[in-house]
Order: sequence, then C-alpha cells, then structure tokens
Amino acid sequence: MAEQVLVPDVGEAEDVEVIEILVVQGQVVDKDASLVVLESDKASMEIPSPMAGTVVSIHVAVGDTVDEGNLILEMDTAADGATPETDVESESAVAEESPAADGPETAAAPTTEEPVEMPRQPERTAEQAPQGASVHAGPAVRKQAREYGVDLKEVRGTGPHGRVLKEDVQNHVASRLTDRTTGGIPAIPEIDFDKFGETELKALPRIRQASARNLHRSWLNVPHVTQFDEADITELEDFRKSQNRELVGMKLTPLAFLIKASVAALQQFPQFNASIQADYKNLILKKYYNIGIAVETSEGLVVPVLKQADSKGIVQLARESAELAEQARDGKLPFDAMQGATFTISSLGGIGGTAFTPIVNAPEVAILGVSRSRIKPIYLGDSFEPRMMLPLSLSYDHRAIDGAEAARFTNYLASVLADLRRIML
Ligand code: CAO
Repeated sequence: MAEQVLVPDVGEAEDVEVIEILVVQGQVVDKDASLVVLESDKASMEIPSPMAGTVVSIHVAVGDTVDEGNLILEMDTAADGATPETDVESESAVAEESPAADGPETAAAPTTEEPVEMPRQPERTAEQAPQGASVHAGPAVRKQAREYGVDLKEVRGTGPHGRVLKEDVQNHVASRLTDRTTGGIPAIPEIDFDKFGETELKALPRIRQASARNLHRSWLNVPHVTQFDEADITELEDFRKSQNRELVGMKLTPLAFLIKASVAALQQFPQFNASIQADYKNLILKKYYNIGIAVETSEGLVVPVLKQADSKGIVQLARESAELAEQARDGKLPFDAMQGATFTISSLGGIGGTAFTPIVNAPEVAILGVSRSRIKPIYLGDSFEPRMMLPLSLSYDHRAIDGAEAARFTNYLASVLADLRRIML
C-alpha cells in the first residue's frame, strides 16, 4: 500500500531547500531512517521516515524549494512489496551495478527484472544526484561538506559506527590541499590498522618531521638516478691507519678523505656543485665548496655543513666533521651550520651495506652515498689481488646532470681515492 511522506512542520523557516536526497527508488528503509536533507537559511535538518517500507517514487529534486505538507516521496508499506529489496548497506553496490549509475542520473534504478511503473521524476543533473546517501553524518557535517565541495563518500568517518564528524571533513580537505601542493598525487589510503591487530602511536620528533617533509619534497621534485661505483682504497687505508697511529687525541675515518676527494671531483665537474633554475634555463654554478654531512641522531637525520672544505686539510676536515656530528647529536648545531651546502655526503660505511640510493638534498643536484669497504679479489693485470674496495652510490638530479657525466664523476672520484696524489695535479 502506497503511503505519502510529506514535508513536516519546519517551524518558521522560509525558503526551505532540498539539499540532499538520501534514498533511491526501490530502497527498503527502516522507520526513522533519514530520507532527505532540507536546509533553510537558519538550519539544515534530516527528515526521518515516519514508517518502514520501500521507496516507490521520489517527488522532490535537489534544489527544490518546499513547504510544510509538500509530497516528498511515496512508500510501499506492504510487507511483500512488489519492489526488490535494496537495503541501505548495499545501496552503493546497487548504484555501481545499475546502468542508471553510468549516466548523469545517478539516482539508481531498481535492479528488478521487471521494473515497477514509477511516476517520472524530475530530470537531475550529475550535480544534483544524491550524494553521501549511505554515509552516516549529521546535518551540520553535511552542510560543511557541501560548503567545502566534499563528497562525503570519500571521507573516512571516525565517529561511532563510522559516522563522519566535522574534523573528518576538515582532515579530508587538509589532505586534499597537501595533494595539490605535491602535484595532486593520489593519497595513500588511511587504513584503520586496529582492524588487523594491536597498534601504538609513536610521536615523531620535530627533526624527523622536518626531514620527512624535505625528503618527500626532493623525491617528488627531483628525477633521481643513482650511479654505482667502487674505489680501490687499499693504499688510502694503509695511509689512514698509519696516520691514526701517529695522531693524538683524534682519529681519521674515511669520511675526511671522502670530503677531500669529493671537493676535487666537484672542481673537476662544476655541474655537480650547482643548482638548476626553476625554468631550466641556467645552472647556477657555485664557486664555493660547502659539504653537507648526513648525521644520524636520536631525533632524526640532520645535515650540518662543513664550510669552505676546499681550503682545509684532511686533519682539519676530520676534526670539523667530528665536531659538527657531535653538535648535531647533542642538538646544539647553530642555525647557520645547517645552511649553504653545495653537495652532500651520506656515509653509512660505519654501519654496513653494499650500496644504497640516497635522496638528493635539493636544491643541490647530487649526493654521494658511501657504504662499507670490503676486501675483494680484484684482477690486476695477471692475477687476483686482495684489495680494499669502497662502494660509492652517487644520486643525482637528472634534470641537471647526464648519466655519462655521473659515470665520469664517480670514475674520477674513485681515481682520487685510489691515489690522493692526483689532488696535487
Ligand atoms: N668502510 C669501512 N669502515 C668505515 C667506513 C667505510 N666506508 N666509514 C667509516 N668506517 C669505520 C670508521 O673508520 C670507524 O672505525 P673505528 O671504529 O675502527 O674507528 C667506524 O666505521 C665508525 O665510523 P663513524 O660512523 O663513527 O664515523 P664516520 O666518520 O665514518 O661517520 C658520520 C660520521 C657522522 C657520517 C656517521 O656517524 C653517521 O651519522 N652516519 C650515518 C649517516 C646517515 O644516516 N646517512 C643516511 C642518510 S639517508 O641518505
């Protein structure tokens, strides 16, 4: 039996507008389920169903202005209604399967083989199609979503039973804005991991948050390529160890030699000591050599800068880099010690690994990754010799540097590390 659902008493509200239709024809609804959302200049309200039944026909469209007593829809309240069962939970699946969902009229048609005769509804544009019909959200949240142009179906509700809250809409908008600033890459879905097992929130230190942002920005902006190479540092290691026996109160690690050799390579290949202009018209070649050194700290990655590295000897480079690393770990780096780098070295040699792909510290155009040296059998002329080989991983910005240049750079760097006398040439 068809029952009419009318606009109830809306108080003194004037110009009450239909802003959402939350049901589709053929849908089975419970008593008190929301049918439509009306909005006046003062408030928006969801109109609950006065009875349980099946929606037979809808007589309003989004954008209509209605008054008390106007017909909203007709419902079949017979227990064995002629219309198919389509409950609220499966409504989105119906909308996907229904041919009607393909067209602009996304008011889904019933999926029965013999559709019941329905009074023809007013034409609806895609804009007017029911939105968020199966979403749990209050009128204020729906209003907010409409104002922000947000489709509630895309918002993850964090309220009871997945209800969408105001802050869910705000977070959704904020993540969309972030997407835009990052070139509109699709967001990684936010998963409720608690569904799968126990979790715990661990707050990230401020430094880690900052480095996460910087790394993400570099990763998105810079087309990275990594050139791998090996340097024979057998003689260099003998020299370093002999120096360490003589030096008092300090030690030389391979890092100081890497800084020295890198500066020599940067002088030989100035395009690596550069930045690229945003319009790609020029490389900005820097005539100073400030080397950033990636330092692991308990708060995250910090990159202090060893300034004017070209004017310093190995011992001074070793001393300064150790001081900078200590200041970084103690959280005592002055602000200007983190600025002005032209090239960065990331050494994991003290830890291990055979190679890695460091992320360029943009707007620099290259970064040298160093892994742990190992003795390897190297074929020298007529026999294999045990040689200490140092793995090099040079990541570079392919907009500024070509692969052949990078191969020449690491060739040269390896040759300097193999024989530091080259620096004197
Ligand atoms: N191969 C073999 N041994 C190496 C080596 C290498 N490439 N580099 C360093 N070592 C040795 C050192 O000689 C030292 O040996 P001893 O204990 O016998 O003296 C030991 O490893 C530890 O060195 P270290 O790491 O304390 O010192 P360092 O000068 O090599 O490095 C620093 C300093 C600040 C670079 C390092 O401490 C650090 O923080 N590294 C991590 C950087 C990082 O996280 N990078 C990743 C960033 S993501 O791109």
